This record gives sequence, structure tokens and C-alpha cells, in this order.
Amino acid sequence: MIWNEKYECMDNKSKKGLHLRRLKKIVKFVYENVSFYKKRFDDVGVKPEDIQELKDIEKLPFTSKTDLREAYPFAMFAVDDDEIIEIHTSSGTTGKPTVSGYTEKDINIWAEIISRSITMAGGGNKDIIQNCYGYGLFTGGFGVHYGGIKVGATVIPISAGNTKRQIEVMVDFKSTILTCTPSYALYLSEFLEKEGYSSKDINLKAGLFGAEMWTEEMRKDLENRFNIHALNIYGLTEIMGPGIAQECLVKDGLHISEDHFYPEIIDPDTLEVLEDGEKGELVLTTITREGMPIIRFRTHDLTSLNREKCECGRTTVRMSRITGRTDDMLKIRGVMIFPSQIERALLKIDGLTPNYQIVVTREGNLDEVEIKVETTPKVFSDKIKELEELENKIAKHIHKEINLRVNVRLVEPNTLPRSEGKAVRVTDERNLN
Ligand code: DLL
Repeated sequence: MIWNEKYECMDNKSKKGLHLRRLKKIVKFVYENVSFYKKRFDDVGVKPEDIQELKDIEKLPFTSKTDLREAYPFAMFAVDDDEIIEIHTSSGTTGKPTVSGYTEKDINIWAEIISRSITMAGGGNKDIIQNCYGYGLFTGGFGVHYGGIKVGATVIPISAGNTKRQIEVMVDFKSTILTCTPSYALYLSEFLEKEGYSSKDINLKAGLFGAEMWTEEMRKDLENRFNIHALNIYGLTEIMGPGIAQECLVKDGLHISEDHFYPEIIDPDTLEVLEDGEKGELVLTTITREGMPIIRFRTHDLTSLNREKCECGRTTVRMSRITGRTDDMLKIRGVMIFPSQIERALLKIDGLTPNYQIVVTREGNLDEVEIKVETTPKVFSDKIKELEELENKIAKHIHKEINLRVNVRLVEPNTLPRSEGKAVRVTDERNLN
């Protein structure tokens, strides 16, 4: 099932035509309506008329998170304040949050792209969506809500937290689709087990998991625990929220709704645009948004693009699973490592759970990495010697897989903190400034 065949199955030529028309229009629109963009374009000497072919997008300057912060709260809006009907913000853990404003048309587009996401997961009007993304300024809750309503599903707006209640609702209301972060899904599955339920007692068929990095290994784990299709949903506040890209049941990359968002991949150091298939930083341009159109936003998320037609029949460009962010990369004793590489290596070992934490410290001039990871109850041993042997075995395995020497500390099941939203996996205690 495809939600919107017209736009999800376009041939290449029509797609390029659509992109160029929409790009020209949005560039003119921001030039005339957002003083930030007028100044930016004037500074580099580009006028809207200079966009004659798609490649001309490369003439336009990038927009960064700092630019959006400086525009706090509303200076990036392209329409009068009274046309803005909803506002969301990023979590803003460092500094001011970035604000995202939506007109009615923008909210309709958001509902449209999430309708596509739900359809990609095999969902429709018969489904009961347990939406545990947070409702509020975070985009997760409302975004999924609008899409769920548009496909005619029943949405349970339970939001994040109160895990006991989540389990009750999942069992009693027979939820069929679960939407939350992958780390919270893991916690929910543990809680289910603790309450004495198995996957047979629930009615879930799919999960739309996103808002944080996760791996194929984690997918397998979640699919086994719930007996569902665990699918990846991607998005970010600055561009719109969840639903910018979504995996279908083929599970081979996330389809970008490219009739609304134009993606590019750049080398984060040279800022050059890379070829399809090459891995780099995702840059997104909103080509239909009214309230707060964004030109060439540097997401800092690392991925690559694949334009081949998918087995599902959709022709939309697919991005690979995000493997990290340019600012997530850890440099340890000179070696570049992403937390996702550690997660993948860990989850290849039987008896470990995806509950882990990476702690980086510096002793003298030497970086040390400790990985705390929970074992399954069966594996956890009271015998110190046995535990130590296992820890050494895991450390050797990680060294072999990713060439990084680490100290492993196995901890008892259910002792690391759980998260209801985005999990914090890394604590970097080095003072690197
Ligand atoms: O996390 C929007 C969202 C809500 C996406 C619900 C999916 C589901 P922000 O809080 O602005 O928005 O965070 C955006 O989260 O730049 C990525 O680094 C990360 N992220 C989002 N989805 C994924 C994913 C929402 N599927 C930032 N895989 C992005 C990896 C993701 N990272």
C-alpha cells in the first residue's frame, strides 16, 4: 500500500521538474520575506533569478543551528505571526532552543508525510496507534498524532512516561502500532516481561522508532522482543519534525518525502556536495514550507543517498540509517569512533542487552573508555572471576571489531538508567577545551 502514489512513485524527469519549480519558488519567497535570507544571499551575491537548474542550489549559503538560535524566537518566520498556528521547539539542552513555526498548510503537509510513514509500516484506518512520543513542544507527539488522524487510525495520545500505564493500555486497548524512541521501546519490552506478559499477549504489528540513533542489531532485538516490524522514522524540529524520512517494510533505507524536502549530502569538512552513495552530512531544504522555510540546513547527521527504485514500488530517494552525528564523534587516543559502532559491536555478543553507557575519561594524557553494559539475567554471574573473564572477552571482541581498546564493566540487569525519550549513551568527562 502506498499513501500517495502521485508523489511517492514519480519518474525521475517529473521529479526533477517539480524540484526545480519548487526550489525557484521557495528561494524567491525567502528572499522577499525573511530578512536573514535576503542579507545572506546578498552577502554572497546570489539573486533568486540565479537559480536556473537544480545544481544552482549549490550557490546558496547553508543555514546552521546557530543561525536559527540567533533568530530566536520568531525572526525566521516568513509569514505574519497571525498565520502561524502552531509552534514547536528543539529540546535546547545547550543554549536557546530553536523555534519552528507552522502555518495551516505546513501542518497539513506534516500530517501528509506522517500518513505516508504509517502506510509504509503497513498501517491504516484499522490501526490503533499507541503514540508514546512526547506531546508538547517536542515535535514527536503532535506530528505522529496528525498523521494518525489523517489515515483514519485510532490514535492513543498517551505521550511519554508512566510505563506501567503504557503496558496496561498496550494490552487492554490492543494497540497495533507503537511509536516511541527505540530506547523507550526496549524499556517497554522489559517492563512487559516484568509484568508477566509475552509478545503473545499484545497485538502490536509494527513500531515507528526514531528521534535517536539506533542500529540494525537493535532492530533485530526489538523485532524479537515484540514480534513486530521495527521501522526507522527520521526527522528534526528545524525542518518540520518526524516523518521527513521513513522506512518501508523492505527495510532498506528511509524514503525521503522529497516533494517537500530536498536532500543533499556534503563533506562536513570541505562542504562539497557528494555523489549518491557517498557518506556525509545530510543537508535539507524545505521546498514547500510556508511558515519557516529553511534553505540548505546542515543537520550534522551522517548518511548517504540511494536513488534506485525500492522493491516496494516507491521511487523516492532513500537515505541510509543515520550512523552518527558529526558532533557525536568521539576522538579517542586519536581514533575516530561513533557510539553506533560500539553499539553494533556490543550487540553481536549473546547475553548482552542494548542497555549500555559509554564513559570517556582522561588520565594524564591518555583517554580511557569504559563501557557499562547490562547482561541478561541468565548471564549475570555472582562469581567475580567468571564476570571478569567475560568482560575481557567482550573487550577483545570490541578491539577486534572496531580497533579500540576499552574497559568493559558488566552490570546487573535493570541497573542503568532508562529513558522515556532520547537516551543519553555517552558521558565524556574529558575536559577538552
Ligand atoms: O527527534 C524529531 C523526531 C521525533 C524524529 C520522533 C523521529 C521520531 P529533534 O528533537 O529536533 O527532532 O532531533 C532531531 O534527532 O538531527 C538526529 O540527530 C536525531 N534523529 C531523529 N530521528 C533519528 C533517527 C526529532 N531515526 C535529531 N535515527 C536529528 C537517528 C535520529 N537519529
